[in-house]
Amino acid sequence: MIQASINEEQLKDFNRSGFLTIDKFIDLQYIDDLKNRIALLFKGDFETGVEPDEWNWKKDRDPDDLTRQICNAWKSDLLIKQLVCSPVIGECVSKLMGWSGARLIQDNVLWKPPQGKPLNYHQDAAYDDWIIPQTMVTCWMSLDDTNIDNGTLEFAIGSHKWDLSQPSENFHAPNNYKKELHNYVNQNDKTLQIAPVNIPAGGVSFHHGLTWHGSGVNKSNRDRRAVVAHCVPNNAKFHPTNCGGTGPIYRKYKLNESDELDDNFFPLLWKK
Ligand SMILES: O=C(O)CCC(=O)C(=O)O
Repeated sequence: MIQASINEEQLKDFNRSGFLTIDKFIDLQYIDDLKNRIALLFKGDFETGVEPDEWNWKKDRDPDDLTRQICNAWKSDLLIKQLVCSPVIGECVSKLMGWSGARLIQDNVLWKPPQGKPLNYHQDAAYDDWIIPQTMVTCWMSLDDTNIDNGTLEFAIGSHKWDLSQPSENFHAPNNYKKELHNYVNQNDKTLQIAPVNIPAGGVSFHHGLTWHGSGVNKSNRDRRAVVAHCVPNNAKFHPTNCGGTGPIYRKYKLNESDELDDNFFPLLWKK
């Protein structure tokens, strides 16, 4: 389903910029089927009978222009599971982060319809203070040709070298999706350079857990869909007490008397 490996030049690029984009990642024969699965998921049609952990948009309940997000769709749909649990993703992200292996901490399915609203600039690692080490890397796979017109993902170049900030309270549909980024830049005397992701359907971008990123309005008449795998080191553990960010949702998968991230809830993707 995915063919890829990271070469030394790409690793340097990632270390320099805090992200890396590759035009060809998912085999194109799967793209239409993945789009169909996304439509079914948002209708509440779950192949496995298991509801995803988070589901922010339902037809006739929520505004049409909200960017739709489901978290942990892998539990509900087997094709999404095949994609986000791919060992190729695990191997790529481990190489980028210098880890001995990787596990999936959470997936996202994102669907930004025409006129779909922005997602606030943030750092992914800010949401996982409930694990040790508090780090992350994200593999963002686009199912549509994507560019600034249809509200593509954007990165603040080199921001993986900045400190960790608090998670944004206002993730979905903020009035100004760059406000918190600009506040951070001004207060910390940083230089801001933004890079939009321009990739074809089937392409990928990887970003470091500290890299500031967000996305603007979809001004086109085309849908913009992505499937995302957020990964942590294979040997990451539950923090004994912290419960910020997404902790209230995911700490419930902590087993009694153990701080291990159990494979049944946080699948191991790849290990050296
Ligand atoms: O696709 C987007 O607009 C945002 C995605 C995102 O925040 C992420 O993948 O970490």
